[in-house]
Order: sequence, then C-alpha cells, then structure tokens
Amino acid sequence: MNDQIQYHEHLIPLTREQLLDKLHAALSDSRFAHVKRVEKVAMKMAKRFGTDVEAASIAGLCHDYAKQRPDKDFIAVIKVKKLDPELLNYGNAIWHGVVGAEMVKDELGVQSEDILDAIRQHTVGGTYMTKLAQIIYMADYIEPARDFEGVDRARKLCKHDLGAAVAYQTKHTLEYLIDNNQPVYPQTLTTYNAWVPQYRKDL
Ligand code: DGI
Ligand code: FE
Ligand code: FE
Repeated sequence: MNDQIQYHEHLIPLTREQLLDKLHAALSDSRFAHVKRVEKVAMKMAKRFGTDVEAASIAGLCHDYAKQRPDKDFIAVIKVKKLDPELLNYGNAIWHGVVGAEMVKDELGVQSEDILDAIRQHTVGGTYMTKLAQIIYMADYIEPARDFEGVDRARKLCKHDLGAAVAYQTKHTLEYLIDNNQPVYPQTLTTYNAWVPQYRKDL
C-alpha cells in the first residue's frame, strides 16, 4: 500500500511513524485524518506527474501542521523572523501555511526548501510554483472528503492538466472570497494573474 512508504532521502529527521505521532499530537482527529488523505492524493499525483513521492508524502502530511496553533504563536514568528509585516493584517487562514512552514522547519526539522515552499504556498499559491507545490495545492483541494460544486471538475483537471487545475482552484477561491466579502491576501491575487489568464482556454 502506498501509504506505507519508508523515508530514505533525509528530507526530515524522523521516520514516517514518528512524524505521524507528532502530527497526531498537534492536530484534532479530523485534521489529522485530513492530512493523511492529502498525503495519499499527493503521492498518487507525484507518481502521475513524475515528481518525488517521498517529498509529496512529507509535504502532504505537514501542510496543515500549524493549523491549530494560537494566533500569538504566529505573531511571535512573524516578528522574530522578520517576515513581511503585512502578514499581521491577516489571520490563521493565511498564517498556517506562510508562517506555519517556519514551524515545520524549526519543530519538525524539515530543511528542504522545496517542501517548505509547497507548505508556504498551499493556501495562497504563487507566481512560480514547483510541481510539488502545485500538487500539494491541488491535493488539499480535491482530497476525497472535499465536497463542493466544482470539485469533480477540479479532480478531472488533476488527472491530465496540473497547471489548469491550479488555475481552476485559484479562480474559484478568489470568487469565493469576493462573494463573501473576505480580505484577499495580495499573493492570492498575484497567483490569479499568473495562472488564470494563461489557462483560460482550458477552464
Ligand atoms: O487548511 P485547509 O482548510 O485544509 O485549506 P486551505 O489552507 O487551502 O484554505 C484555508 C482557507 O483559506 C480557505 O477557506 C480559503 C482561505 N483563503 C485562501 N486564500 C485566501 C483565503 N482567505 C483569505 N482571507 N484571503 C485569501 O487570500
Ligand atoms: Fe491549509
Ligand atoms: Fe489542508
């Protein structure tokens, strides 16, 4: 079974079992189940699109590691690491990825910038996204428990056109934020500009 992967690439100084224990302690049961589903989808997509399956497992498992941390933890990291002070105007939805990656680095020992960038970009995307970052962004959106209008279209795009899938999610997330009068993080907008016009014919 593909979720019994053993780690060999020294991307994290933990076995997968040790990583699961840490995630179980940091997350609610439902969030823990979510990251395991994202891992499974991400590994399958990594095989499909020819990218590192072990990195996909680690990034999939760790992407929401910080999701349940109190705001004060994120605010402290933003200040200590001198991250963009603009971040202070947002909240957990943005912080758990952009700032959470720093916690994954410092607390779980992940040094791979490829994995950390995928975590940083998993909610807001990016102008330049590696294949791994695109896979984590999409696996989070289409994991089997997701149920919303358009998820079938997103799943279909994930089978044959990863870039169009990224554009599809980006467009629909922005639409959702605007419909609900939510603040839009600037990177969410630049992701829109970088992906949606480019793929408009495939959406
Ligand atoms: O952490 P998950 O629930 O698994 O999924 P996620 O990290 O992709 O998304 C968390 C939420 O963040 C989702 O409801 C959409 C929202 N979001 C995405 N971009 C932005 C945003 N929220 C705000 N306020 N601004 C954004 O730019
Ligand atoms: Fe998330
Ligand atoms: Fe998630």
